[in-house]
Amino acid sequence: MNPHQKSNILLDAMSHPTIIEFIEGYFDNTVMGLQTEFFFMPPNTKGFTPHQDNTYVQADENSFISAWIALTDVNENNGGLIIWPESHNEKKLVTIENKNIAYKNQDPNARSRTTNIPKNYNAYSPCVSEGSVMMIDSWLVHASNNNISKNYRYALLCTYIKKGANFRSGSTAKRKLFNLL
Ligand SMILES: O=C(O)CCC(=O)C(=O)O
Repeated sequence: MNPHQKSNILLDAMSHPTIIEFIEGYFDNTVMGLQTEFFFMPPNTKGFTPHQDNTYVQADENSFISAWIALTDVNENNGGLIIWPESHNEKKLVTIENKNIAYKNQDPNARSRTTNIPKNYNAYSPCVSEGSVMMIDSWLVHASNNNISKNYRYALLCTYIKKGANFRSGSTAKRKLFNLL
C-alpha cells in the first residue's frame, strides 16, 4: 500500500529519532525509507508463513531492516508475530512453494512460499503491546499467527535501506527510495 505516500502522520512516525538513531547505528551509515505496509488483519485471517524479508527485497548485505509496529496489543491468538531468534545468522535459507494458498484479506505473497528452518532454532511468539516496535533483521525468519480472536489486528510495517544500497523494487510492492523527515 505504501501509505506513507498519502500520510504525513505515518511518515513522521517512521522518521522517529529513536528508530532512526538505532538503524543508523546498525548500518553505520545514513538510512532512507523504502516501503510501508498497513496490515489490518480481520478475525479469521491466516498469518504469514515463515519467511525472510530479504528473499523478496534482495538488498545488499547489512543494508535493509524493518520496523514492525504493533497498533493493537498482539499475542499468539490475534495474529502476533512468530520469530526464530538468531536465525538471521544463517543468511539466505531455502524456500519452498506453499501449495495450500487458499486465504483472503492477506498480502498476495503472505503464504505463497515457506522457509526451511534448521531444527536448532525454536519458534518464539512474543506478546507486544500497542505502540511497541520490533526491529526485524533482513534475514530473521518470522511468520505471524492466525488471528483467531474476534477483533482486527492492526500493524504498520516500515522498511528502511542503507543509502546507496541495491534492492529489488518488486512487481507488487513497488519499492521506491524516499527521504525520511
Ligand atoms: O504482520 C504480519 O502479519 C506479518 C508481516 C510480515 O511478516 C512482513 O511483512 O514481513
